[in-house]
Amino acid sequence: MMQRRLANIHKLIAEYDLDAIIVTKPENRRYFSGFTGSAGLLLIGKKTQMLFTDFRYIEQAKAQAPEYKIVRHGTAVFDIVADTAKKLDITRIGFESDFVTWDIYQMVKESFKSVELRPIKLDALRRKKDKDELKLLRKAVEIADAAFNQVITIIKPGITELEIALELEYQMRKFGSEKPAFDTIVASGDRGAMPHGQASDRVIEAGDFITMDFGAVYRGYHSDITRTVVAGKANDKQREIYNIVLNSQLAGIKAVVAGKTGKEVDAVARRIITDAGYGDYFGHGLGHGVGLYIHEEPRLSPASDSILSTGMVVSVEPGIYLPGWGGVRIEDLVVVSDTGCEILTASKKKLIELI
Ligand SMILES: [Mn+2]
Repeated sequence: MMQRRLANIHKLIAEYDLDAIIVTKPENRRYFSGFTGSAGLLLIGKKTQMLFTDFRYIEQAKAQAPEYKIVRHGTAVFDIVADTAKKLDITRIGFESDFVTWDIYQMVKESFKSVELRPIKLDALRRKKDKDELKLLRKAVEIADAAFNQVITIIKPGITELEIALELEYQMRKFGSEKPAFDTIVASGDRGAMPHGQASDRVIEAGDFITMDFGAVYRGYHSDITRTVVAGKANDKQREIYNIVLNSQLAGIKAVVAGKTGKEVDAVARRIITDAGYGDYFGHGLGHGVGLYIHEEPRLSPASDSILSTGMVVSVEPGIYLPGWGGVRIEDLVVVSDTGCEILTASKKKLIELI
């Protein structure tokens, strides 16, 4: 697996006419080496695969990144990398322009005096998930599903959003999650109108809609799920809004197939909400890629020209948010295929009334 990933890096090196690239983004460092430490950089050239890290991580790096020569550095990491590059006759180096800060760039320029630095981006190489990644993503999704099954047994009027978030995070940890994939969203009652309403001390009242958006992390891979449930019996308006969002979500999933663009899929789901008269209340994109990052390419949105292809994993998550009333969002993760997509999320989407 690592060989195939590295082959893609070498293709990029040739394409950009570089001698080597330096990988500093932690997720890319992990993807292209296996090394999960918090500090280190990869120098990948035509005949070079080196991992520079500090004293704390030498043993870990040796164990996790057998394809790499491990080099220990002190304080001036870029000086050592520059010396190495000089010895290897490396004169053109690619840098991750979407990660390196201005300050680091100044440091790098100082160290690499006779080297030409060129901006590159590596995230696109991680869009299509390989078999190993899909296994980990499936597990992350399973953990979140299991936590959802547990949390609906404790939701009742009188508990707070924070208590619901705590239960979700506790259950995910129990089922094997490393940490929450992002700050858990629990938005109840009128707070449901905030698409990203983080859990607050608001007390759940009978009849409230509760939107929960959360995810697990398993060996670096994220999951992302949203469900909206009622603490009691749903009223007509709640049923109406819920069904529009559900129909939009189902249509969005049905539209996902390799070859379509992000905006084409978004349009199918958005149309249903717009036709029902709520287009102004669905103000975000339909979905996003998920992997080592919780939000990554490709996007499903009105602006996305990304073309879906087999093996990409994306969320499908339409919503309606009505200020002063509340909101509904429903989100699954799916794997794109040539014939459509496979839904990873198993939690039921029929409206759950917790009576
Ligand atoms: Mn999401």
